[in-house]
Amino acid sequence: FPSVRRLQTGWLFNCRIFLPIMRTVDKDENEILPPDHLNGLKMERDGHLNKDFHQEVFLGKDMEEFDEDSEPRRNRKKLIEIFTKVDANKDRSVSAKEMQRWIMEKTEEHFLEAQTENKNSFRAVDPDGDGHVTWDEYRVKFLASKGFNEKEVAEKIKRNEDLKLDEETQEVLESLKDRWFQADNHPTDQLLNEQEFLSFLHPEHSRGMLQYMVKEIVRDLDQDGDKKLTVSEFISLPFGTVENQHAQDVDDDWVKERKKEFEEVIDANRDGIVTMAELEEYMDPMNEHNALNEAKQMIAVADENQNRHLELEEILRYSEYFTGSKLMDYARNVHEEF
Ligand SMILES: [Ca+2]
Ligand SMILES: [Ca+2]
Ligand SMILES: [Ca+2]
Ligand SMILES: [Ca+2]
Repeated sequence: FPSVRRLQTGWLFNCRIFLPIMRTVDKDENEILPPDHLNGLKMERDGHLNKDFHQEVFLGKDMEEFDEDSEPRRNRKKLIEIFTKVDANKDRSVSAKEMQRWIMEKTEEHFLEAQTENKNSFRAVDPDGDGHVTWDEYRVKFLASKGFNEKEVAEKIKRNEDLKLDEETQEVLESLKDRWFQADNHPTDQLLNEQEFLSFLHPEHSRGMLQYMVKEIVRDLDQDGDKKLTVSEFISLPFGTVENQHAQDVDDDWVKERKKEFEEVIDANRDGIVTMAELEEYMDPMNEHNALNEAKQMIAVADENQNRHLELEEILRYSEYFTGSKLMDYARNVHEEF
């Protein structure tokens, strides 16, 4: 699906702009579809890298507060507050250990948030409130969310009639069904309770689902079918011609970043091959080793005086990297004023 891939690549590069809007939409509807993007996870489910990962693990649920329109003065204050909290021993500088602990805390926060949201989503698919949802019930809700008439679909499913779905919807439904059965723990009764529904929507915190997600990603990227990824499989571009120079530039960056991530992070034993186990380690949000690496990486980005710690000045100067919102001009103005 070249056009889909192309769109998604574009979406990733534009997501900074659209993110606040998308989040609001997510919140208003009771999301019953597993999201492609999962907060605090290094990779999207479609195999794209999560560009906002470091912000998500640095800000946790405070992410929404740093949107494009929020007041720089307020953002600055907020960022100083965060810095003070990350600096656990209050020596006015943030060490890799302190940052690692912070990342783990924020990851936990995303998980708790997912749990809370899941309560609403589950209520939406389980209107009679008996605590269980069958695949058929879910299928009806899913099709209703796609604009089908809920009553009609329910009737047809009851009578075992052909739903006459288009190919795309049929494909989505099949992959959802696989995932549904994967989320159904023993005893496998094809009913999901709230907990199982959570791992259906958020596979990142269940070991079995995480493995399943990794399998799906490898299946999509693996070209020779050996269930491992080479760097060329990992960076291979979507089919289709490059329409213009801008798209070409985007693709070049895309390739460069993926190559770097493959070689320096995902391929842990550096043998040029990414196994499912390596990808699973990389994707596991609760992996402390990953959190420490991420912490070191984040510090390195802003550590201008090269002392392997972050001072408040450094974090304010690199506020765009940490929060997605620019404070630099504001900081400079303050300096000039005094
Ligand atoms: Ca400290
Ligand atoms: Ca392969
Ligand atoms: Ca390897
Ligand atoms: Ca420093």
